Amino acid sequence: MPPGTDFNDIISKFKINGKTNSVRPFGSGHINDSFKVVTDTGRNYLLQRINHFVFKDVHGLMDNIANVIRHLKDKLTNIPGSDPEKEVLSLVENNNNGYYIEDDNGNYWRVFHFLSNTKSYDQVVTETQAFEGGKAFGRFQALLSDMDPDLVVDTIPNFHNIEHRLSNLDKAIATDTAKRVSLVRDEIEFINRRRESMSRILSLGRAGILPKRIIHNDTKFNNVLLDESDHAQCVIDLDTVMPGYVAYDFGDAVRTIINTTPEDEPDLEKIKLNMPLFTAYVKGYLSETADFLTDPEVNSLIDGVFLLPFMQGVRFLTDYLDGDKYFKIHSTEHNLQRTRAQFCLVNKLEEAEDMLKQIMSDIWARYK
Ligand code: GN1
Ligand code: MG
Repeated sequence: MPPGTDFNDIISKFKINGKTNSVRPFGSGHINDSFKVVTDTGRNYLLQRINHFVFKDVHGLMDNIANVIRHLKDKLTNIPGSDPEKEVLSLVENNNNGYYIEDDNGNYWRVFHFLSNTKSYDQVVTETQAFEGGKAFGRFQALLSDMDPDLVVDTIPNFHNIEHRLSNLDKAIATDTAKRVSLVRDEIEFINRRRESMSRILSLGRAGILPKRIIHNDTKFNNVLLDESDHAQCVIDLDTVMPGYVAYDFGDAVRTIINTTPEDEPDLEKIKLNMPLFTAYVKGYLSETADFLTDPEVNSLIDGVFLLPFMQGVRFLTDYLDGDKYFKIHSTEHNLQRTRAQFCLVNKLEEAEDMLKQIMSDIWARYK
């Protein structure tokens, strides 16, 4: 946190009820800084410093989020039994009716209502949780399927474009800013062997076979809040909601759900696939999306399962070579450790390709 941050001053610029009792770091995100603000009224808040090195167009970002929230709440208002206040994030206005402020140090801040009695898990434990995660992200895509794409700008252009990510990696290798290229020859070799196979989704999209839809783009399992009985309640982290292919969200969710270890597991021996959790996720996801997904989209989902951990590894490696400028790290070699864990996961997934496809086609067959 920048030294000298005056939290009381920042908080006073938003329409917050009550007196602040405490402000404490919250969550495990790699990009923004999040704080839980506890007040004396029992209403709590999530204060976030937006990383504007990553999100260069803060205004566009906050417009997107406000538009997405509005769309989701409008849709839920018309669905009996839904509770838009609990199932969708709510922004707190600043004193000028905007949704963010810039402080004297050039930092950008925003505030959400804190959703009480909810939990998020970095690691999935039960099939119920995986099923609920699938439902939540599937429903999220379904609810946004009729949103006007003009209301959403690209907050990070080419975010899940693997060609763009590989070209950034190539630049990082050529520049070798942190003098680390010689340490990662095996990882570069691993990537080079897969450059072509990993561009399938992009090619199918360009050929008009896969439609672009508004998707979440950061479907780590910890971006679903579950209620006290582990039912999905609310999808959070709306920073990267923008057009993309549904397989990106599917693959990114499976990346965190099927893996028996955290995404940065240092002991590669421990990285295994949990097939029952994958099966449960597919069931939950298709239960909400089967109505609108096309056959080519369903066929592309398993490609997303290979692509997303691969792309994540490429991104971690690029940042390692650039000298760790993008992702927050907790040790010097953290980005390399993350890269290796992701590539180990890709290997395991490739070995299990037939099984993954079989599970998917068995479940999809029930909807045809
Ligand atoms: C970042 O900050 P967080 O944890 O929500 C990243 C995602 C990565 C993820 C890897 C804007 O998300 O794309 O998948 O780390 N967000 C951005 O854990 O780059
Ligand atoms: Mg995120």
